[in-house]
Amino acid sequence: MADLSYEERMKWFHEARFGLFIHWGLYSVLGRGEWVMFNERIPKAHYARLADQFNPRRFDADAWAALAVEAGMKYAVLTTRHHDGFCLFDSEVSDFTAPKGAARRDFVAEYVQAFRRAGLKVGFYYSLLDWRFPGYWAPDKEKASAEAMVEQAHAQVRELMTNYGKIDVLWYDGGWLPREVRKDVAKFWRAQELNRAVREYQPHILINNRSGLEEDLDTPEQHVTASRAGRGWESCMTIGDSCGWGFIRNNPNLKTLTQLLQNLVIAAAGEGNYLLNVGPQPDGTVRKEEQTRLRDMGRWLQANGEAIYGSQRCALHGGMVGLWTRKRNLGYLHIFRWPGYDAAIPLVKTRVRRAWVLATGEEVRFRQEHNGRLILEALPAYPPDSDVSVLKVEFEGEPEALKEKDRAAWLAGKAR
Ligand code: FHN
Repeated sequence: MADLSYEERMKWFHEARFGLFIHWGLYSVLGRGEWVMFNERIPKAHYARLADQFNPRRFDADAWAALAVEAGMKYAVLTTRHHDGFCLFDSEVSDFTAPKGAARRDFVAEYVQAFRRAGLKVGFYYSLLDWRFPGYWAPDKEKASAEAMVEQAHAQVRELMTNYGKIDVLWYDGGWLPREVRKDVAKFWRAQELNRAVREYQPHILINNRSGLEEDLDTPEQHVTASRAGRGWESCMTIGDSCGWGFIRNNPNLKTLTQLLQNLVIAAAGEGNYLLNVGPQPDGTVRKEEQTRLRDMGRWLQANGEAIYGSQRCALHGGMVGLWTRKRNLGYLHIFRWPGYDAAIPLVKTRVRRAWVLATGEEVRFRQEHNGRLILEALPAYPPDSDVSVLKVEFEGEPEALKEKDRAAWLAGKAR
């Protein structure tokens, strides 16, 4: 396959905008998050015995895929192996795997097949570090162990890239080393060599920025911060507390639907994606509260997805009202704080042809003042959507903002 350009490889990702992150593994048995082995300093042999209990008979990858589709998600990233070293896939270089444990199943294979059947792109999360190696904690003192851990990473990434067909995203994590032994991460993991091999196996793949190299995607975590224009990025976030990517039995602080939708809009407004995480229970099912939020987001996207999927940055200001996305000469104003009467958007240079509520088609009156203020008039007292309402505005060309050469001009009702 001729080398694909970055833009060609990124095309589906920009169209997708919304993905499902899934943190699931042995740690879900304990229900205290994916860091439980380290947080509670559970000895390796003691923790390994959990593999004899991990037999999620209700695991159904098609149900996960159906939930992602209902949520309006277009891809997923599954933890194939987290920091605890337990693999959800079959590996020739480790006995600490689901196929060799009580489950006797290759959950990664089932995930790939089900998500492809559902028309979704598939991504693999892979933790480079493995807490079980003393060489992770003291790489200079335990050189052989550190080298064995790096070799395991190379071998298992090769298995993941060659045993499961076409993979769309390789989501590295755990590239860092303990604070006391800060090293050149890319050099320690031999990341250039590793990623060169990955791209040989999977020429179209997107690789994130967590193997010590920039690669294709920035990955702001638990916040939504846009990268520079032209650079792919994806905000990853938990639905509940930031400490709980893996299943937490009682996770009281779940984000509201409004917060989740606003995060999705903020990501789209910056031409980035939102990778929203669920932490399935030990039996493989997703908690009802998480399912509800995902399905509610899907309902919003059914009515407003045109403003999100494949959208681009927009030069216009949103004021305190909200944020814009754009598609060619169409602007989408996502209103977070419904004004209930007129909404004023400053410094609009481009003439408006039409404005209407995206979800209902209801026309919205407007006027444009000489100093670039676009006034959306006589808006309904109550927002069309209780969380985020979207106005679609057709402009005579790509919407541009007026430049304020004279910063005080607006005082006199001018914008020059
Ligand atoms: O330590 C991991 C954590 O468990 C989780 O996987 C997140 C997800 O991006 N990444 C690391 C923390 O930055």
